[in-house]
Amino acid sequence: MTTLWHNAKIATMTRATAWGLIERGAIVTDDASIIWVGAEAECPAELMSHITVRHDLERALLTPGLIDCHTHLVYGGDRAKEFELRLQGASYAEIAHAGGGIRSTVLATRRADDATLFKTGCARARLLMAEGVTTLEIKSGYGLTQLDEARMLRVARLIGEALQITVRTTYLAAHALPPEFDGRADDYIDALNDWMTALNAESLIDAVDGFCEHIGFTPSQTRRVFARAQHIGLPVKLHAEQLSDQSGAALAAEFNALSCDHLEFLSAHGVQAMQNSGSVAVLLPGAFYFLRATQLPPIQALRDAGVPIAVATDHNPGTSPCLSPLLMLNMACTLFRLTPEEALRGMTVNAACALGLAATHGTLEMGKRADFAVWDVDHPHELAYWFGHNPCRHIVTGGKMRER
Ligand code: DI6
Ligand code: FE
Repeated sequence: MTTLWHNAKIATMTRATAWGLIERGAIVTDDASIIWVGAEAECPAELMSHITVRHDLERALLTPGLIDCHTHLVYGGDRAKEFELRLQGASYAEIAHAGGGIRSTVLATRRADDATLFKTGCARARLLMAEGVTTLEIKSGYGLTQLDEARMLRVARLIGEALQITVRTTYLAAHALPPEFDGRADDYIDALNDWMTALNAESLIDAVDGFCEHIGFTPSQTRRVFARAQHIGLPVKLHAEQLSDQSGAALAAEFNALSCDHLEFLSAHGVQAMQNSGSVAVLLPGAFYFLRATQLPPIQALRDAGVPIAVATDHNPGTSPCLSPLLMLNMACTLFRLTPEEALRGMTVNAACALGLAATHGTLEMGKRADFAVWDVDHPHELAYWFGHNPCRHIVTGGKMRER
């Protein structure tokens, strides 16, 4: 089915001009693919003669569908009590050491049945979609047994199928040490590496992640996880330098990581390693804000080095219970001083790179997937400007208009 989407302002997010902006633009899709994008007046007559469906977008703004490239969307329970403890002065690390934090969500996730994980995960994904998201990464990491990690990854795949969005799954068993392995972190790495091989054989894993931190795993343990991932052909990414400098980004860069995420404590050496490996820097203003962090990621150094910058919600119950990608665009500007265009590139083209989807997602170009968001604004910089207001009219995934 050949479809025309016209009478729109289009922010293609290609590099040609600022925002890749086309003032009076049109897009032609053939089923799930974009087959033409340009000024409406220049659409070839031959192509127009094949159009079977037309959508008049009434001067709306069209952007690529937003890509939330870092989420922990599937889990049981919540951590609102822990939020109160932190407000009374307890730190995230203290709560983790006392057995709370990630471990408490692990217990709640193990207790939740598949139907509950699916239902709550879908509800959260729908809220992201309501603000323009058409592609989503979902990490495991709250199961921490082979069975429970598998359940999380299967639920993540099912969410993608049920909601007709692109979901990329990331295996994050190296998130925290489960109680069964207390005092035996290296044995746990052996175990999770074997689960990785088994779950990969079931095609449940698109990438492998870890939490390299004083309250997580050491660089040498992380290295062993990455070595297994590399051995079985899976790309890696890393929660790096969130609370301290562990040289995690440099380690991840050795394995040509798709991305290094958080990066508040990233050193100049880490920036250089990322520049050399081409890894994307994924900034997570929600976690920065919610933890009331003060150490800013080295934004200007990343810019100067030409490291692509992405922005994501980091949705998780502990450090970023955020379901608003638009608020993250705003906070990327107010807290991290990105420009509105950098922020939107961070949730489109650069987020696609962070997921290994650059060839198919993230810009509005011929040959790419027909995933876009339709907005009631005059100019794309407004997407990072308003907060607490959602101008998303609807999304289109795989060439199909989705009702809200
Ligand atoms: N860093 C984070 O911000 C999340 N995971 C991680 O490694 C937090 C996860 C949680 O607190 O439940
Ligand atoms: Fe995270």
